[in-house]
Amino acid sequence: PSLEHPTEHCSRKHIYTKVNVVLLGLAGTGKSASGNTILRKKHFVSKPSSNPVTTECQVEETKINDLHVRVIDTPDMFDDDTEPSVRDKHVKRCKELCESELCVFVLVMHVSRFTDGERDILKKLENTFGTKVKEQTVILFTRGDDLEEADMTLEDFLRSCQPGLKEIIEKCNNRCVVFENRSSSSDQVEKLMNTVSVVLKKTAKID
Ligand SMILES: Nc1nc2c(ncn2[C@@H]2O[C@H](COP(=O)(O)OP(=O)(O)OP(=O)(O)O)[C@@H](O)[C@H]2O)c(=O)[nH]1
Ligand SMILES: [Mg+2]
Repeated sequence: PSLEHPTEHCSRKHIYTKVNVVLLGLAGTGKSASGNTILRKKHFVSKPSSNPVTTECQVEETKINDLHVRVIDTPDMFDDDTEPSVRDKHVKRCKELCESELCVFVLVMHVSRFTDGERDILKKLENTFGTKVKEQTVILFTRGDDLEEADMTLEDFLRSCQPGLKEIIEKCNNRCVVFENRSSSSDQVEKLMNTVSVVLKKTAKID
């Protein structure tokens, strides 16, 4: 369902609701690849690497349906090995890039691994972006192709996932989507944007 908003009637004048979609998560989970899938263009550098690839926050914009979407790619800001001063710099930049518009946080994770670093990630998100962050978070699982290969649906995966992960998902009100970043299917982006709309309607009281 499309997002209805007071500015929607102005869409002829090209005034769209602006939303920041902030990609967060550990290094290598596929934040940049997911950003590129949303943007339908390879704007962010994404590649296999044992070192973090993205080292600065970066914003790229697109229009999806009635939304002006600002996709914000970030480095892994929650690694315990990151110097606090470096982390603070990234967090500050990330917040600057969000301007004062609506924000939806997309927590990117693999379907293939749930790591210790992810166990307390919501707590870290809360410490960074405020206690209400859970209400604005969508969990995005990458490597949907791995699921497909194993003949599993997202529901199968969720049913059998670890208690720690289940807890995170429940705290985010079961808002999860799966991406297969090797495919350019717009279906997956549409599902994400539907979930983003749900968050916007709830947090911004847009209806
Ligand atoms: N098969 C498969 N590979 C993926 C998928 N998503 C991402 N990858 C791969 O995973 C690797 C890491 O992806 P990135 O997008 O660079 O991950 P990142 O989270 O941005 O990593 P950092 O910038 O280092 O924090 C790349 O080689 C991607 O091609 C997916 O859905 N399926
Ligand atoms: Mg990256």
